Amino acid sequence: MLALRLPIAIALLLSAAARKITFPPAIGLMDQRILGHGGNIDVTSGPAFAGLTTYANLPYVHCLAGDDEVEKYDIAILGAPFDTLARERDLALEEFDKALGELRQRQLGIYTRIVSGRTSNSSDFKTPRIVTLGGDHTTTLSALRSTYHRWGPVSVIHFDSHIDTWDPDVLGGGISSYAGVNHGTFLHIAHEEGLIRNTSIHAGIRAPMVRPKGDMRNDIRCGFQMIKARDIDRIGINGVIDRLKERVAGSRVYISVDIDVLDPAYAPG
Ligand SMILES: [Mn+2]
Repeated sequence: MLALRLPIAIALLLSAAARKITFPPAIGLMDQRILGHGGNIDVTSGPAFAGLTTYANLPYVHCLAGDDEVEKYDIAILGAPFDTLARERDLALEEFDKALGELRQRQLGIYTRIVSGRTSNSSDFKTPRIVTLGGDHTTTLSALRSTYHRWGPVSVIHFDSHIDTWDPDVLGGGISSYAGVNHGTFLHIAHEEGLIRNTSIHAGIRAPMVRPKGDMRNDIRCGFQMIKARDIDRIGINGVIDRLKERVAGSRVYISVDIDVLDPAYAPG
């Protein structure tokens, strides 16, 4: 039995060691050079088609570096390459991904809290603003958890063709609470966790309901009013803007945009 137990103990020790991740200091990346150019091209500020790729080729800081290791910033573009909680993909994978998905949600929430927890560079406001680019729409739940941590409950302006407040019992729930998190239920969960105010509003809704009356009742319970896509023909762009401003007036606001709110002519697929 001892011979059997020993490898298990070593494996556990090794896995404990493997979990302790040490990230290189951000400055270490600055030392990288492209070969064949005399060693004098910095990949972090060199040609746009080589080296580290960032949004719009902007300078970057390491998400998890210590505060004294990174340059200050006012607005951060945070990449969230995460699509494990979208539904209607391979069913076997979907079930597996639900378990992994909740873990990655929590991870993303921690990154967002660190990135938004630093002091900004500007004298106008102390906390940096974060623009998160997903990813499937559940990335908003992580962002709202982080936003709540700093600002308390916020109003949500939600540009989307779907309401995304579906009760997990109606849309893709499962045997546990984490299995109920998906790209159509995350605003319901945000409401249940107390992250959002009952002064929120959707804009651009044009997708069908699962339960026409029940879904609408639940949507209102989650704190939302609704501007439908066709309302723009009646009240125009300025009318939409006025309704959004009126709804969230006097509160802090989180803005979320789902690409499917656009006309498919401009965002196909
Ligand atoms: Mn959505």
